[in-house]
Amino acid sequence: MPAVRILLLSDTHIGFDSPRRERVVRRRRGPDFQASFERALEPALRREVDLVVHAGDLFHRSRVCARVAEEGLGPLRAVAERGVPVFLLPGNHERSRIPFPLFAAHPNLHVFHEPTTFVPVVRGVRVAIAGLPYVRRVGVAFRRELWRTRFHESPADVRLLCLHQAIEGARVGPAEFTFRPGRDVITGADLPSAFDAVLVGHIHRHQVLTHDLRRQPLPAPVFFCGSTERTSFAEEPETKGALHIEVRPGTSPRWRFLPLPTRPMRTIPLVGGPGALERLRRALAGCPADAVVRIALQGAGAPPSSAEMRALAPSMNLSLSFGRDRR
Ligand SMILES: [Mn+2]
Repeated sequence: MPAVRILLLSDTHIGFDSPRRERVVRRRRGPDFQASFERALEPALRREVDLVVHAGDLFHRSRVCARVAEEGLGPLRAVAERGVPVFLLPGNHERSRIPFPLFAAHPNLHVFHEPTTFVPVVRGVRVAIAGLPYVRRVGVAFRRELWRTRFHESPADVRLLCLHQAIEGARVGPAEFTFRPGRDVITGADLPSAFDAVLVGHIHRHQVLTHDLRRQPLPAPVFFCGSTERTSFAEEPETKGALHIEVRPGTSPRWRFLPLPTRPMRTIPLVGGPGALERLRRALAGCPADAVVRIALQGAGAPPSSAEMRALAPSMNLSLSFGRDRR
């Protein structure tokens, strides 16, 4: 049997820094998020994969205007229109439901409005794709919600489980925070052995888990593709991208990370008070022209005004953080 080729992306956060009305005219990051999302889908538009899974947080907010809804759902519809089925899971940023569901109306675009299992046949292979929208207190609810997908009822050659949750052993942030079993975390031991691969959003750092924290092997690899753009400075050193996963019935999956070009992030310290603007100008001269910059204010002196700082580097995004570098 041929391998099933899957494009996994998640956490595109469409609508991030994309206000309906601009109170301040400055460079916005919304277009970066849109560009990364659309770039991540290119292998599907070229029909290099058999199906696409978006594992949640398509949108940054649960309430979006029609323009943002179309910016998120339009590109997925375009992939569906090319004949590549798309499976979309609502995340926590969507409050577990996709806004403007009519914008998702396409026979090839499947939304996990509730725990369910879709069984498309691709290249002659029956693929059961079980998924559940983001659930709170998943540490308690997981078994019950998983059962609601009825994943065990459909005969299939390949079985995938799609989630938007934290899973034991996942790591995030500069301090390597590690998710441990608890109220909001799925434990490795709770993952059933029925699946060939577990495809997960929510954790913004790309990683693949094969063992739990007790070093017990997981029944299937757990794939986090990570976000397609950096939503916070906790993601500063991370490479962003999507995952190409191949599952041949009866064998272990193979995968390849598909990196995306994203704008560089920089944190620069700045001592406030007299001369701060000139010190900032010199520091920004050492940053790439399109950098997303966090200015970590130090000492008791005042920072320059926002307008003064923006005028120094109109092609960058600048934000101020107070106190010592918080990391
Ligand atoms: Mn997210």
